[in-house]
This record gives sequence, C-alpha cells and structure tokens, in this order.
Amino acid sequence: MSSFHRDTWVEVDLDCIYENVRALQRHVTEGVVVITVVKANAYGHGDAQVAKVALEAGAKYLAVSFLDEAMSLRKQGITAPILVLGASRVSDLPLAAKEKITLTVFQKEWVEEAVSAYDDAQLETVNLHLKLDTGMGRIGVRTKEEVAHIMKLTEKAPHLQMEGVYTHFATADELQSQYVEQQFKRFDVMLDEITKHYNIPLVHCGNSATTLRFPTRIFNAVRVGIAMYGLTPSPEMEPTLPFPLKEAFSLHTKLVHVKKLSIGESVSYGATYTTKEEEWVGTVPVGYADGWIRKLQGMDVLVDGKPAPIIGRICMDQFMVKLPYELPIGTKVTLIGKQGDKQISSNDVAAKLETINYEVPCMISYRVPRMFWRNKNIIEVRNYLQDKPVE
Ligand code: PMH
Repeated sequence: MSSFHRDTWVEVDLDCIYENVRALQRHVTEGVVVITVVKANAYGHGDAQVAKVALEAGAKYLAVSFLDEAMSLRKQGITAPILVLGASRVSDLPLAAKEKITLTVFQKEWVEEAVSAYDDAQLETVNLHLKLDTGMGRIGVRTKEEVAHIMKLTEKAPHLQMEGVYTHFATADELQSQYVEQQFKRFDVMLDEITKHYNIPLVHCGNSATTLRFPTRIFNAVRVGIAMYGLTPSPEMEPTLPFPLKEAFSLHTKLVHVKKLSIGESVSYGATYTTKEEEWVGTVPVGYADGWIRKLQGMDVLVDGKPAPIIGRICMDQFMVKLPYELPIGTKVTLIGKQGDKQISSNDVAAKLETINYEVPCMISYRVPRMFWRNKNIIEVRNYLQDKPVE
C-alpha cells in the first residue's frame, strides 16, 4: 500500500462498482458479454482496481483507449481480454500479440499495411474488432465496399483474427430517439453484409445509455463505462433508470488553516472576494492543478455536515472556504461525496461547470491519491507520485 503525505484524497467505493456491474449484467440477456470501459484510469477511479472488481462481478472483457492504457493493466497483473477502442500503430502489432491485447480496425490503409508488414510466421495471432461508423463520425468504416475489402484481407491473414464488430452511438443518452434509431438501422444493414459471408463472434453497439435503454437490442456484448461508476449518462435519463446506480467516487480534503477575518478583508488572487462581516475562513490544500478548476469558485463544499461556499479565486494548490463558524484545523472537507445527510454529487459539479458528469472524476489529477474501499475496508491506497518509474 503506498503512503501519501497530503491531506487531499479520492475515495473509490469498489462495492458500488461491483453492484453496478452486477445490476447491468442482470439487466441484459443472459450470455451477453459485459465489456467494462476502464480508459482514462477508469474515468479517474483507478484502472486496475476497477478492472479487478468488475471482473469479479462478472465482466468478461475490458476496454481502454490506447495501447499504453492496456499495458498499464497488464503490468498490474490483469490477464483478462482487453480491447483498445482507439487507434494503434501497425508497428505495435507484435506488442499487442505478445500481451494478448485486442485492437480496433477502422480503415483499410491500416489493414493493408498490417498485412504487408507481417506474415503469420512473424506474428502471433492478434484479435481485432472492426469499428463501423454509423453516424458518430469519429473513427470507423463507413462503406460496405471498404468492409468487404478489409474482411477479404484479414481472411487471408491467419495472424489477424476478426473477433468482433462494433459501432458507437452519438445520441443514445437523449430521449428523442430518432438519430439513434437511424444508427441502429445503418448498423443492421452493414452487419447483414458481413454476416452473410463471415462469422464474427462478438457484435456490440451499446454504451451505458444504450444498454440501460435498449437491453434487448444490444447484440451479444455491451461496452459500459459511466453507469458502472454509478453515474447516469445524462440528466434527462435520470427518471428513466431501470435500477438505481451507486456513485463510487468521492473527493475529500482537510482544513489546514483557519482564521477570523474582520469586515472588509479580501481573499485570494485578484482580491475578488471581500468579507461583508466578521467571517471564519478556512484554507484547504487542493486547487486547479488537482483538477478543481477556477470555474468552481462559488461552489459549495461540505464541512461539519454543512455547505460552505468557495470564496475568492481557486489557486493552483489551495482555495479558501467561508466556514459557518470556527472549526478546528484538520476538520474534514468534502468536495464530492456525503457528509451526514448532505451530498455533493459529480452531477452537481458538472452542472456548475456546465459540462457532463464524465468530466468530473476524469479531471481529478494524478496528484490526488486514490483510496480503495471494498467490503467496508480500505484495501489499497495508490499514490501516483510515489509509483516507480516504468522501464
Ligand atoms: N465505447 C466507446 C467507443 C466509447 O468511446 C465509450 C465512452 C464507451 C464505449 C463507454 O461509454 P459510456 O461511458 O457512456 O458507457 N467514450 C467517451 C468519450 O469518448 N467521451 O466521453 C465518453
């Protein structure tokens, strides 16, 4: 267990993640493969720790964005299949083969290069998933002709094994379903072309929103991220949830300095806040370099079970709060999470920032250690600043 030496930390309740994965698994047809998306350090929650508990809960596959993220999981002892959702270099095919990491194919040029660069004597088998662009407009093959070309090339290359085919929806979290229905339709048409000639074991289109809303239309695998972390894909989906989600992420710090300011005293850079009366002010050791960005000025935190507003500008490593009354140094301050009957959710922070809840745990930086709870015990602490450099 690594130690840490600052009074700001994230707590990740792995029991919540376990229960969310179980509930998602129960929600889909039996036999549907749950692929849990643990990219971006598991949306800020801790990649290997989340991966382990998701696999325990029944997930069969993991997904990340790029090969280094997959390697991070392998280095931490994760042996389950991992799909890289984004682009990989053809020159990294031997590494993917060695580490048994599945790559996404989304253009013919990549396959042509892969086929000419390696033959089956030079490369162990690599599993591939073919990404179809049905309307997201990000990465993916858009025409039947290109799909046919790619399938023909890989068919002749035994070291390139097409294990899956998938697409990604742009608007599944919006209750107005017209666009997602159009994407479903395009996916069906392209799939028909493929399945006429080839047998591809895994077919998937569902992110969390799709899985929650259309559990009988997600083929035989789903890729769930945000719901596993206990967050709803969009505020408009909140009333439609088929089961409650349990928010796993919380962020805490402690008062490191407490003082009484007299009337007319200013606080922080720019002197943007001036006391209107005698006020108790606390300083906490967390700031924009930790991801608690300046736009959160004015947001409440919880201290002694009560909301307290952030006053003055947020600095790189510290900010100030107006305390309800004098409180001792060392008092716990909660930025995201519960104190007593009060809660600040990642949704509240997202609303203040006029963004989506996904961004909130993702933006809490590697300067902030993660503490992992399982079965009501702290089972691991991860301080990224104390990690050994990777060779
Ligand atoms: N599949 C792909 C290809 C994704 O990019 C993502 C999330 C998921 C599945 C999981 O989605 P969910 O968290 O809604 O369940 N990707 C992103 C993204 O690129 N920006 O925000 C979420």
